[in-house]
Amino acid sequence: MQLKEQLFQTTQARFGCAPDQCDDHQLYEALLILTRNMAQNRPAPKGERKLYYFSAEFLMGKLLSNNLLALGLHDEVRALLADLGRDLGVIESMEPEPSLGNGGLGRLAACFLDSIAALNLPGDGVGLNYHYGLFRQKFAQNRQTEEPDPWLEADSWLIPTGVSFDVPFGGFDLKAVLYDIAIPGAGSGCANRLHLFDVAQPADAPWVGIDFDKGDIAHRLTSFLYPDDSDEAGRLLRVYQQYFMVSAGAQLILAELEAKGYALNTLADHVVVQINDTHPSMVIPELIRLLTEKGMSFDEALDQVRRTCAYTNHTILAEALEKWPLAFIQKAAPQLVPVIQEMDRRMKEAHPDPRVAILDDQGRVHMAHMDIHCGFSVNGVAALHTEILKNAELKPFYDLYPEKFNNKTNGVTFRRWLEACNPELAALIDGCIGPHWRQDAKKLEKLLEFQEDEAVLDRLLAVKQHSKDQLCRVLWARQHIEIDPQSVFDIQVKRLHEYKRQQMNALYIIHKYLEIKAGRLPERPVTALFGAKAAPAYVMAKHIIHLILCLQKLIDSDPQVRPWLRVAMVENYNVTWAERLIPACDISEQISLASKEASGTGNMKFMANGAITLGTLDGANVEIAQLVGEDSIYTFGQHSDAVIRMYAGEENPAPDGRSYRPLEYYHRPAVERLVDFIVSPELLAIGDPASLSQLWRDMKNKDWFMALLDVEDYIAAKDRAIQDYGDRRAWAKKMLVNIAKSGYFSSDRTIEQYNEDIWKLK
Ligand code: 26Q
Repeated sequence: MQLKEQLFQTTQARFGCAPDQCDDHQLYEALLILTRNMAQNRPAPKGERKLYYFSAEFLMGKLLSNNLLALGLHDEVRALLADLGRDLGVIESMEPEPSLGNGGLGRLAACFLDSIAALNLPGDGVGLNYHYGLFRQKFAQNRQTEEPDPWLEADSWLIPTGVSFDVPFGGFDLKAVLYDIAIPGAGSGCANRLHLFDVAQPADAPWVGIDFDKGDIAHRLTSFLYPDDSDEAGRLLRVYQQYFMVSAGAQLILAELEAKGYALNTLADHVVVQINDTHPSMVIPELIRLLTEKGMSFDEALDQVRRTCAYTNHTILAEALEKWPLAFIQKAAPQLVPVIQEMDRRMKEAHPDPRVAILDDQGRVHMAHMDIHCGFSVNGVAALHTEILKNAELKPFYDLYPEKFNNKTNGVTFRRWLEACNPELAALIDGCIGPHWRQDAKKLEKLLEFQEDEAVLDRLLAVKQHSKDQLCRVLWARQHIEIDPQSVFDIQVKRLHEYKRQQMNALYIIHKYLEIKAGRLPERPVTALFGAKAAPAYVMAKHIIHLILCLQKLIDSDPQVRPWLRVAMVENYNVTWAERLIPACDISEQISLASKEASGTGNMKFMANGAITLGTLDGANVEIAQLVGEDSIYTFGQHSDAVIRMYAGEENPAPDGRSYRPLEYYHRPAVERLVDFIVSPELLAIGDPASLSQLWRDMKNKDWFMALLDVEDYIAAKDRAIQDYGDRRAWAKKMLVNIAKSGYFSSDRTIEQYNEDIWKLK
């Protein structure tokens, strides 16, 4: 049947009217239903072995546009709507964004599902159906406030499956009901599934106060996604969530194995489980428990599971490594305790070193240690990160199991992060090198032939300007922020965390402000754009947001500074905002303290859209620098090995054990006036004195992530970039080199490597 006919039938059945009588939301719903059904009807990729990608987060973003592209319907639907006098962009904007992730890790999982399906590999995601995603951020009185973020409407991408599993908790059972989201592969003809488990009778209002009454758990277990730095109160609930997800997921795996007629003792031949950080780590003891319950010996079960499970590490921040008190597990899932104790006993017998113990002397379970002992693969997410894992963070494990360690540098799906979000750039690329880069992003390298082609370079600049103009319109429409489209767009968007050093960017803004006030005007106007959510309980992160919003206000009301420098923080930064901001970026801020950002993936998206990175040699920035060469990136700051030595206190340690003394840097005249401006009369008149002075004190006395160490070098590098921006052709050439070299960061490449080295699906 023709698409036009199908749309007609869908709107008739659903709303009793023809498409041209529908409002925008009704048309969106009709297209959702059509697309969902088409994706659902696609067969799964074939194979003897199947991947289950377990993750507490899948930050999918809006799906309509992406699914239309994957199904090859995008152009047809756009034309069909145009015939009706409607705009696909407007219809797409009706979709609520499912924010079922915090940031990088969750978005990576979504990019991976896209690539796994596009490569036609049998691989499903397993996660939870949170009813409220990450909170919705609002700004009031220059502060972040949080509101619940419902994303489920009457029609959604969820497909009820009729499948459910009983999950046994301490003292009660809960039914885990399975919903699927179909993941069509671009150009593959097949579709995988994202399996999201839910409680049978979810509460329909957000949770106020956390209670561990079993009735509450029964209704609220899937209420909301935890922000990545949550308070103590929710930690036990987090264990309930994790166990619910992995128990249901493990039961699904064994049910599918049996349905295919495979014996349990062939699990490792037919199944591979990728554990996305430690949040799903309890899948290991749960699989062992289920297998032994079905009659397998502990030895055999452990052996099967060890050959089935693989673990990805996403962080070296010690405070982010999960260590659950055994008492929590005893309460939530007591049946796992003897399994964990037996694993621990065996591992201690083989390796008595307390640094590699699963259970420590304070009765805590080190989830990562369990994964490494009881899985066959451990991978980091960028070359530098994996080296740090091997040589520092996880060295005792690397000494035991060198063969398990491997690197898989992250990637992003170019279908969303170039084709869909920047169609103008995609068309320009097509015009230069043809469309084959869309299947194989490495082919973007052919763009290097156009480095001296002035017509192409000028078109590239024109496309960038177009995206900047569009962003200006959106900023005005959504937030009534007016910025100069001719200014340099300098963008830092990512979760707010001290190690990512948004506070150092704020110091640069203060520097520029003071220069302008002193009559030293910059070479050209600059707009500093931010987007960042702070975990609600993360006090310092909230102070930093407050500082940035106060700077925004200060500059907005200063006619001397405004024409040269603007600050704009977008409210509720999410995937949809990213799709607007990234194409419009000139300078991509990737300024984490070297060694702390495992990889970063925003850096890759910006690069592919022709932004130039201003960054430290951290995470995947190192690989970006190697690929583009020093003329097409601005790097600065201390290197990771020096930073690691300073944390270890190897040179002249201070009382806190570090050898870094922020006061020494603070007292440099060029630095002191920037830091002190945080508590200047100008800012105190706008902001909350308690918040600003707490930040000021912390920055000069603690500065845990060493912003003052790098700030001078940062200012110099950024000023250099802003100066270089003036030579438009030379800048365009840097842009072209970045786009041309970005193909390495396609998640298709990453997934091919996972498959080659770990999953072995074909
Ligand atoms: C843990 C316990 C309790 C509650 C929440 C959490 C929690 C939730 C989310 C801990 C960590 C996260 C998210 C981590 C994350 O996003 N890491 C990022 O992963 C990206 C993909 O590999 C990397 O590019 C980033 O460098 C890394 O920071």
